[in-house]
Amino acid sequence: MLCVVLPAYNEEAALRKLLPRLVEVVKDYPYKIFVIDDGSTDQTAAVAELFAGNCGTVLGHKCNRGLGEALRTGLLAAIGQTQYDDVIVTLDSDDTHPPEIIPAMLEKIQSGLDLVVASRFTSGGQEVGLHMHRKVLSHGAGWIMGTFFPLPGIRDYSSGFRAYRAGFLAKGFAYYGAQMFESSGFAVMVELLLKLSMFKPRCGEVPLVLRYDRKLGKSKMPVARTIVGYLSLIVKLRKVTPPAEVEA
Ligand SMILES: Nc1nc2c(ncn2[C@@H]2O[C@H](COP(=O)(O)OP(=O)(O)O)[C@@H](O)[C@H]2O)c(=O)[nH]1
Ligand SMILES: [Mg+2]
Repeated sequence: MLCVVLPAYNEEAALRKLLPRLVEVVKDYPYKIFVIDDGSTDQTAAVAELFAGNCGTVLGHKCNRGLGEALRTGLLAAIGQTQYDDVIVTLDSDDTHPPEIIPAMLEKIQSGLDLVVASRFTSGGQEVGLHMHRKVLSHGAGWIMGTFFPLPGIRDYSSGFRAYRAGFLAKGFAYYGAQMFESSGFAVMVELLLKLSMFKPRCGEVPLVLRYDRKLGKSKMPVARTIVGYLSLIVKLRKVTPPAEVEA
């Protein structure tokens, strides 16, 4: 079983283009798609209902609660539908993440990895159409997180396009509970990775060509808040001791 989780906030136009491509890629697997419509003011929910197919479910928050809460809703729903060796994939709904690389990510999980990142910084990866300040931010996040929290196999710490072995993700949520996402804003993607890293996952990357030139609307990332979020993660998580079962 493959479960795909798409956090979406006002992504009506992008989902119209992305979902048919995604369904084409996943239709040969037993799959489910969860679109988390987080209080969108456009037709995100209606478009998702229409294009996510029979195996799609739209989960909604009445008001906008942010990326962390949307991910929590989506990932817990996906964990509830999967067994240990199933795969849960997250990707952006803004049509900049090519779903065509999902089979390569699945292959890596099936070969024994727990977590696979679609990475802009591995050989073959690229960022197309991204402003310089955003390139500096994503490279900087990768460099600084890699310095403080080296995770063998990972260079791209902030990519939202990832595949997880479902049982591994479930173990993380069982341990952290409501504390899994304590950051606000987009730092939650890095927080999730760093918290899961305490369980010493087998990690890898596949190349991601980020197609930011396809982005229709504006980025929802609040850059300054994200930088503050990254820095406070470094301060907070350096003091955290790994779960006892890992230390033993
Ligand atoms: N559910 C939910 N999704 C959000 C929220 N903010 C952003 N997103 C989604 O998170 C993903 C990342 O946002 P995006 O604008 O693509 O950021 P960027 O690609 O880093 O510039 C997209 O799929 C957004 O629709 C939010 O408040 N709630
Ligand atoms: Mg995006």
